[in-house]
Amino acid sequence: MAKQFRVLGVPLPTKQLGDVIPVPAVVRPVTTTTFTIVSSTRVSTVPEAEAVAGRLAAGLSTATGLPVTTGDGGSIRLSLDPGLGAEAYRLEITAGAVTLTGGSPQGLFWGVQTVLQLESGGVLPGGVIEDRPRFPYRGAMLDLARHFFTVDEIKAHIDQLVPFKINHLHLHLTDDQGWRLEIPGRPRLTEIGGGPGTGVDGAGPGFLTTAAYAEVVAYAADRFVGIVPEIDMPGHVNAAQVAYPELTADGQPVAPRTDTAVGYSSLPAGPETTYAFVEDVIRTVADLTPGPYLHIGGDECHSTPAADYRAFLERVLPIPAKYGKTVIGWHEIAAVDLPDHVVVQYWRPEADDAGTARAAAEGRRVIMSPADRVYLDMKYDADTPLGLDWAGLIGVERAYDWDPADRLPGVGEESLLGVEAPLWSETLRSVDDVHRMTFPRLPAVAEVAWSPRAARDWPSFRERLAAYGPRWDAAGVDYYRSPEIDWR
Ligand code: TNX
Repeated sequence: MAKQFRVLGVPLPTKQLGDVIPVPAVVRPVTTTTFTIVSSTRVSTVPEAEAVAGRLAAGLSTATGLPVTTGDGGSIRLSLDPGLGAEAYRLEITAGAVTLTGGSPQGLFWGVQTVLQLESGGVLPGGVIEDRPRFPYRGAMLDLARHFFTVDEIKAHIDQLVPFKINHLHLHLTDDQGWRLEIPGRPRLTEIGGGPGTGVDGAGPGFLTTAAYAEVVAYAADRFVGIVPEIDMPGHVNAAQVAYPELTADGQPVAPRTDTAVGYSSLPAGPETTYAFVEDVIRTVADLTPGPYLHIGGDECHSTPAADYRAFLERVLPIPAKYGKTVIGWHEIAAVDLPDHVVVQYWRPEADDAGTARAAAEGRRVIMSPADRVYLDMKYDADTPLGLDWAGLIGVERAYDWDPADRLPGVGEESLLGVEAPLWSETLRSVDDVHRMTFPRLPAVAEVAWSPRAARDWPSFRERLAAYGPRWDAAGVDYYRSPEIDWR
């Protein structure tokens, strides 16, 4: 039990009502009030939110060591009010009750994350929080192609993303060094592309069967996280071409590659075999994925002639819509005429991009992932053993202190679908490596994506982040103890 301080007989919580990452939109503390969890505390709920209530009860039990359960007549009450907006919630904490109202079960679930962050020593600080996200898309990306991560490792990663209200996990499933998702009609993709010796330096073999992928999708969905699968094309396809030489320009076999060069491989834009392959893969991935998005890559096609790149994308961009999916592509795709509804993901460090600006002007939405701010594979500082530095060094303040609506000329607030922090895995070998590069920068990006711009403040974030350290310690999460933060 944490130490309790008392002033004039009132127990002071170790947390203030605003001590949450990402910081909520509206915080109205009542500093004279706290709610104390006791052994008879129960969580009551409406039937639609039973699973969410169960998670809150389990989370509070684990945190306090008290047997918090769900049940009628509880002093913690969950309900729904669709008028709030799907991802919004309202939390009221008085001495006698905690009332959490969500716009949907998802909004309630984000409210649960707030309650779990606020709990300290069995005490919740009094007052009212009214919260909703700035952007609907708040993403993290994990590269399974350069190094494969198992179902359990992906689940462990999702567990650590959820407290920060991240609602999309983009999986980069294919690249030159490996192919990580089983496509039943094309078994060699994973037999060879996921087999021994694949990944950077041959150190990251493995693949997800369709059943394993479904397990990841279901686990994420239970936590209101959508999986965004990426099949990178027409470049980054050496692993596919090793497995099926018919996918090369001359039909000749190519050698497997485990180095980190980019831009040398390309599906040929002329042959029908290319499009039969692409359609097969997209149909399969769409069938396996309940969420709305399918990412088709499109980046770094340095060996694809511009006319071929255009011809390829003109054929391929309409395919996902046939299977009910909205296309996301890296912003290079904005060099061609895009169908409606295609989402452009900006990733370069440069200060402007004509294609992305044009796509935004034409009403398409943009996901911001500028490499010099949110690439979690960049080193924190010159001494960071893992990671790359081509987009610069990215400390915690650098990941925090920018705004997505100011990042690219012509791409303002209304054009943004959201923000995503990619983690490329060329230098990573374990889930500890993943966590060390992700934390504590991902919470900074999550706050950029969720919180109102006016509510963000580096000194406050730094304090709140320091207070989070003990939670990662307790959970065994290998985060980087950045010297920018006064860790507890
Ligand atoms: C660029 S970002 C890439 C990846 C690399 C990454 C390394 C993007 C769309 N392409 O292929 O893994 O840099 O930081």
